[in-house]
Amino acid sequence: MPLTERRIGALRETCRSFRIDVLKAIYGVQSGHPGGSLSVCEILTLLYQALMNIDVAKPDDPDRDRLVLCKGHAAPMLYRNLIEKGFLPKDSMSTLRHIDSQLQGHPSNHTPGVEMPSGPLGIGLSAAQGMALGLRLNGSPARVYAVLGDGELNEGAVWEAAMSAQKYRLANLTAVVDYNRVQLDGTTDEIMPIGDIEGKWRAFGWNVIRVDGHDLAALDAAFATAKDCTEGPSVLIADTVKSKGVSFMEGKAAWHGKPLSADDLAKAIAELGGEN
Ligand SMILES: Cc1ncc(C[n+]2csc(CCOP(=O)(O)OP(=O)(O)O)c2C)c(N)n1
Repeated sequence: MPLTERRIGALRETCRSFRIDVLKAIYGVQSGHPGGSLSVCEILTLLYQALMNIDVAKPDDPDRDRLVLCKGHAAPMLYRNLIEKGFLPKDSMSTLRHIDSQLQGHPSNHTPGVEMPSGPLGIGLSAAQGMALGLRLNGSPARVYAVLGDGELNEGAVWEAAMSAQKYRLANLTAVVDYNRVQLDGTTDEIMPIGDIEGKWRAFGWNVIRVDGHDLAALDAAFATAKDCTEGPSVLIADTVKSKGVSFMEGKAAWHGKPLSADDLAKAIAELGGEN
C-alpha cells in the first residue's frame, strides 16, 4: 500500500525539522558534513520513519530490516532519524562529534541502531550484500538497504559488491545512490565521471529504478517496485541536490564538509521556516 498523502505531508514536515536540527548540531560543534546530510534527508527519513521494520524494543530481532549508511559522513541525518525512533536520547544531537558521545563523526557500531560502522567509502555495499545473503540463508523476510554517494561509486570495491550481489540474486537488497553529482571538492563529472550511471548498474545485472530523491511519494513507489522485484538486487538512482533546502548552499562542493557560521545558520533556519 502506498503511503497516504497525509502521511507524506507529515514526513515532509519531519524532513524540514530534521534539516534544521542537523544544521544546528553541525554549527554547534563547528564540524561535520552538511551537504551530503541534507541531500540524503528524504531517503533516510522515509526508510527509517515509514518503511523499515525496526523496533527499539527489539533491537536484536533477527528479522529486523538493516540499513548501511555507506556514505558514513552523512551520519548527522542518520542520528536524527535514530533519535526519532528512540534508539538515542532526544537531546543527544548537541553531543555530535563530542569525545565519548554516541554520535561520532562517522557511524560506529557502539551506537544503538547502527548496523555497520562506515566512513571509508566503498565498503558499505559489500557489508550489506553479506547481510542480505545471510538473511536469505536463514529464511528471514528482512530487507537490507545500502545508501551510497555518487562520489563513492569511484571506489572499485562498490563494483565488486555489485557483481557479487547479482551472482547471488539478492532480491532482498536495495541500494540507493544519493545522486547529487557533487563530491568533496568538485563535481563527480570533473573528478571521475560516472557516465551512464543507469547503464553501468544494468550491465552489472541490477534492476535499476530512477527517482527524484526529494519526492517522498516517488521514493515510496520506487522502494515498493524494488521490493516487488524477485529476480535480484535493485538500485534506486535518486536524483538529489547537495545541501537541499538551503539555497545559498545548494549544489556547492564548498559545503561538503564545512560548518556554518552563526550568520549562515540564521539564514538557513529562516529559509527552512524554523526558529533561531
Ligand atoms: C576511501 C575514502 N576515500 C576518501 C574519503 C574522503 N571523503 C569523504 S566524503 C568524500 C566525497 C564523497 O562524495 P559522495 O559519495 O558523492 O558523497 P555526498 O556528495 O553524497 O556527500 C570523500 C572523498 C573517504 N571517506 N573514504
